[in-house]
Formats: sequence, structure tokens, C-alpha cells
Amino acid sequence: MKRVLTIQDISCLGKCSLTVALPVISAAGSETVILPTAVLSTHTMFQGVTFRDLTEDILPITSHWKKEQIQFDGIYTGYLGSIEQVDLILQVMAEFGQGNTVKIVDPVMADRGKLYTGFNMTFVEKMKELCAAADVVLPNITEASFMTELPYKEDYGEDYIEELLLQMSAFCKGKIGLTGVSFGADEIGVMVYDTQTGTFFRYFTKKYPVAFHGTGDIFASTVTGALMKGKNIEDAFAVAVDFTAEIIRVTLENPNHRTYGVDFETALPYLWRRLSMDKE
Ligand code: PXL
Repeated sequence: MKRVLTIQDISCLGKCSLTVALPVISAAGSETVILPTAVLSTHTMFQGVTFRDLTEDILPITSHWKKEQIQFDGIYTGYLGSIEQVDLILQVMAEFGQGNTVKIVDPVMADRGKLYTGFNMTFVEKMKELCAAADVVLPNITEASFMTELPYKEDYGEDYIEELLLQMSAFCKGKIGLTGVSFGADEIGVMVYDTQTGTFFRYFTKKYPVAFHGTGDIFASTVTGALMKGKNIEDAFAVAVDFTAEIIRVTLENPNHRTYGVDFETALPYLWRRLSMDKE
């Protein structure tokens, strides 16, 4: 069984970061090792959030793993709270990310044209360093526009999306998957640029006219789980797009769904079936 390390916060309530990465990667069939970077009472869309920083624990935890000669097949990073943490995670990536370890970075810091609470342009610059260390980078359009300093657009065509990806390739190697791309009212998906081959590919599905918190973390966790399961990069993105859409479908079917996150639990059997059915 593949072993994945995922590094992000625990938002105790909120259906995001580690509370979705753990179940999704596990359901995709890999052992999931966690490195929690902070404990928050909820995600930061709530008011009055408590925040326990775990920066000081990062290196003691990873040193213990080193002594135990632990290795990882994949390392996936999500929400990180400070520049200092990004520096530490760069060290962790360098130490545990050698050889065939697949490094996936979701540069979580912004959405819908705005940085999340607590982030600024210095953090954006730092995040580019982490992206540079990754094999697969998964920004949304807002994050890509902050990192490339291209204007954020809600109405755009293929030229804009390709430009974002090309400018991202100035500091990313590997594959860049731009998430939440929509060229028409009824489709949404991912546009991917392979910086090694200079080629683009895309995968789209039906768009529901809603936006839910935490879907970016589910998407990134699914890409990670699918890659660990041996899917190639195109198939991993296709599974992630379809699973995210399936989650939104089942969430909307539930008249009592939570406002702060999606019913991914209901759709976990879909992920398992899909990953077991698809031929490798
Ligand atoms: O879903 C991304 C995320 C993760 N962790 C925390 C967040 C957010 C987005 O707002 O606030 C704490």
C-alpha cells in the first residue's frame, strides 16, 4: 500500500483540509500520514475562530519519522499558516521528497478574487517557492492570478487561462492543474499544462450553479489518491473532476446539507468504485 504524507491544518469543524484529506485519500486506498500545522476551531470563513499554531512541532515530528526511516510515496500540502511554516515544509519536502516521491502542492490562500484572511503578497511570493518544489501544482484561478500578478478575471476565454498557466510555468516544473475553469455557464473543470512537454489538456463536466467551501481540498486529495492508486495524470484529474461534481450533486440532493461544506461522505463509495473499476 502506498503511503502519503499530507501537510495542512486541522479545521476541527468545517469539512476542509485534514478532515477531508484523510478520509478521501484513505478511501482511495492509501495510508494517510498527517502533519497538522495548526488546529482551528473552524475554517476561516467563520467569525471568532480559535487558532493553535503547531509550527514548533513540525521538525520534532519529522525528525522522529526520520529516525524510524519512514519514507513516503507522495507528499501533498494544502493550507499553511505562515511564511515560517512554508520554509519548514520546504525542508520536509527536501528531506522526504527524494527519488520517486510525488509532490503535490495546492497553494491554498485565495478564492473568488481575494486572499483568505491572514494572507498577504509576501506569503504569495513564498508560496511560489513551494510550487517550484512540486511535481503537480493545483491553484485555482485566483491563486494563479496572485502568483503571476496577472489581473483576476471572472469572464475570460481560453487565452487568459493559457496565459495564467504559461506564466505559472516561469516558477513551476511538472504539471500545473488550474481548477475551477469554466468557459460556459454549464461546464466546469480543470485545464492542465505540462511544463515538460509544453502541452495542455483539459477535463470538464456539468457545472452546478453553486460554490461550496472545501471542494478545492477534496479535488487535491482526490488527485493525490488517484495518482497513488497508479492512475496517470489525465485519469487522476478526470476522477477528481467527476468525484467533485458527484459530491456537489449529492449535497444538493440533501435538503439539510451543511452550509459550510459538502456531503463528501455520501459520495465516498463512488470514489472507491471509480478507482477500482477504471483500468490502469
Ligand atoms: O479549504 C481551504 C482552507 C483550509 N484551511 C483553512 C481555511 C481554508 C479556507 O478558507 O480557512 C483554515
